[in-house]
Amino acid sequence: MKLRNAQTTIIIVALAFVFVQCGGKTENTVTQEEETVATRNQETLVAEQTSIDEVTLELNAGDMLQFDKTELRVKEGQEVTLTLNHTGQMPKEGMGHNFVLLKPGTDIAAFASEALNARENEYIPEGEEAVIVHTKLIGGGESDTITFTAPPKGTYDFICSFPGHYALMKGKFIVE
Ligand SMILES: [Cu+2]
Repeated sequence: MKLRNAQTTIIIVALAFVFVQCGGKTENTVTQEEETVATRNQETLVAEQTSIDEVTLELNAGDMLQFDKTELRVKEGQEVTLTLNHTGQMPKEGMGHNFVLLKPGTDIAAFASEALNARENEYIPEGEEAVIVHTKLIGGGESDTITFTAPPKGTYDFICSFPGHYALMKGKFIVE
């Protein structure tokens, strides 16, 4: 009888030990999972906030009269960092490129002919209200980066205002 009692006690203690161990482990695992989920949520939130507030755009043009993109999309109020790369080899005097963002409703042909006479100002007509932002005029191998706040929702035109380029070097800048 005594022996049986002792055995029962051992079994109960052993079971209790196993139970405690399992319980402990489960609790630990849950806590770790919760922490991982919380960390992930935080990371996602940071990533989303970054993508909402900022956007980076890259536009390339070589020795041909062509931008590699004819459509750029951003969101209203975003901080836009735009880099224009001249991937060609010709100097800016002969094959200069720039990025000029124009206000909606701008008569592009009229603007371009005005730009034609603004050689000393890198083909940006001075005091021109149609220009929202623009990069420098660059030649082969050069780049220029500008940062600006995306204007209100709408569709805007962008062009290269170097003489004779706007007819082919143009695109839509869409703010959603
Ligand atoms: Cu150009």
